[in-house]
Amino acid sequence: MDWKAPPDRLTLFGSFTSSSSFKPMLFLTLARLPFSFRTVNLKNGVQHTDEYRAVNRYEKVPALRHRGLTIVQSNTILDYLARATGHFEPASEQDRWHAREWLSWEEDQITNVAKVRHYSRFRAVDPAVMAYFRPLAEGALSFVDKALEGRDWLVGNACSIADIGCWGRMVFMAEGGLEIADFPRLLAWSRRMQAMQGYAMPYDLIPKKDQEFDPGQGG
Ligand SMILES: N[C@@H](CCC(=O)N[C@@H](CS)C(=O)NCC(=O)O)C(=O)O
Repeated sequence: MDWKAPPDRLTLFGSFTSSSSFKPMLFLTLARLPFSFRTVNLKNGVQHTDEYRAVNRYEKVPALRHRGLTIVQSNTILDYLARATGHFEPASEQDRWHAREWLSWEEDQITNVAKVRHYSRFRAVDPAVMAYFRPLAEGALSFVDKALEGRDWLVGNACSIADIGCWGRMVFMAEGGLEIADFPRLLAWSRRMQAMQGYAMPYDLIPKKDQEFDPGQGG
């Protein structure tokens, strides 16, 4: 594994089936920033190797390396990227806190959507477990749907890390049998995001192999 990259270049470690990896990947792509992608094959257990544990002690994707720093946890990475690059950072201080509040909430609640998808796609669980998590997932989706009443974005008047973080973790909801059409405002919001230049769905966006992204040079 060659995980080296020049220190000034953003280097993202992730996996193509991972909604947590999609979040920073989407940020970087929408912002049209150059970066190196390093794949961590979760199926082969690469996340549990000594080499990767030295990057992310939680043995999960994603992780970001930049300017000698290592940042893990997808929402901390979004926070870092917004501060370091200025992209998707709300204009007012109040809105900047509001965006981070959404990220904290999503880690509590939209995680239930990711769990329902995970148990549907990767690991069969007792139906009672699914019966517990499905209403929590639907409750989280419904909360976002209501929050979008009369507005285009979760915070302020533009797409921010709040939108990227929340949408990014729920993006695979259909794989968990959660119908986006049941949440009309959420559906319209996801379409707004999908209409942004550079947007792609995770299986089209996240490569299965290490890759360099250089949008300025047609990459
Ligand atoms: N709270 C973490 C969750 C990260 C996470 O659960 N990553 C999953 C993929 S979406 C993973 O690496 N799973 C591998 C494993 O558990 O072995 C974040 O937001 O970054």
